[in-house]
Amino acid sequence: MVTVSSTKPTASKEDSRRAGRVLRVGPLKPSLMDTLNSDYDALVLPDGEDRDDFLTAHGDSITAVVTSGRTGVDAPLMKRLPQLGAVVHFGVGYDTTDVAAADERGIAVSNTPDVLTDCVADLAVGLVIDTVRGLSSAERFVRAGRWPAEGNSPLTRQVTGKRVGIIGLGRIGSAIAERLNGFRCTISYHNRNEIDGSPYTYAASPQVLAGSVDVLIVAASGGSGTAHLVDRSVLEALGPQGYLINVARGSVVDEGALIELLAAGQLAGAGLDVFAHEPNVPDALLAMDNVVLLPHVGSGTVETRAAMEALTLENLDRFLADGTLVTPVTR
Ligand code: 8YV
Repeated sequence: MVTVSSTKPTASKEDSRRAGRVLRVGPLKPSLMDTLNSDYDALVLPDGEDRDDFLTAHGDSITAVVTSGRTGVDAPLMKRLPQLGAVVHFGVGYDTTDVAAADERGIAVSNTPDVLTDCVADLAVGLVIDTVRGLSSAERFVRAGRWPAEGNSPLTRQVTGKRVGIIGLGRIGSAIAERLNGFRCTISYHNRNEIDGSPYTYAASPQVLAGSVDVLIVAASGGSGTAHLVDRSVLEALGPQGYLINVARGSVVDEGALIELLAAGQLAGAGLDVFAHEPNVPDALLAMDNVVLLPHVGSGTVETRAAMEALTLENLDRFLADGTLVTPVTR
């Protein structure tokens, strides 16, 4: 027997997705913001007092958000967007988005993996060389006119053959290891789980890893699961001859402990592309000559940012077309 529903058909999820609006949350690459405006007629989430009125007026119509790891979408914002189906991130990191809340609400989340791996790994190796060989410091020495006045700048350390530990041997961590093989470095790593068949030595904890290397590189994802994974005890294990390099997220390292140990000579130096409270860099770090400080530029090349932009739009287009994502991090 065929039963015919007597209820009036409701608009399908597909219809509402297509009819819905795209919302930009936070600043993005200027050309991406332009495209979202011109080709998608995207709304822009205002900051401050206007936000509540904006969400009351438009919250119901939003089906997709485009954002970055810098801003993200938290659970309270998701609540104000009841039709939201996807959070599309520009960038590989999405630690500012509440993925558990998104899962609960059936909201899919995407990022832009792979396309930035090479540039971030290149930058990490650049930071290792700069920090260990003191390139930035030596350059400051020349510019300050100290060479003729003082003679040679101080000796530094050799990079080739160093023992390097990588926290987070994922795509980026592996690409860093691959590059450092060329410098005949001995590579070991710490991950939540040992990687079957990895050519590198596994350390069961960040402390054990730090205690066995000259250079510790942080390449793990950010978020609550890795907050202060590199704490004071890890930095103490790295020791006065050890260098810390961070290209991941500032949240992974206890920045206060890092500063104290550097100031006390309990670490040899640090190379940092990320900080706890970007774009603010603590004055104590600015005053140190044995640290290299970069303004979160790991993926910041013309080529890579263009590839990230293209993949962000591919994810958005795919979601608007069929409700799926090209590079989902969930579902
Ligand atoms: C970007 C990054 O600078 O991809 C990431 O997670 O940290 C960087 O590549 C950032 O996402 C752009 O906002």
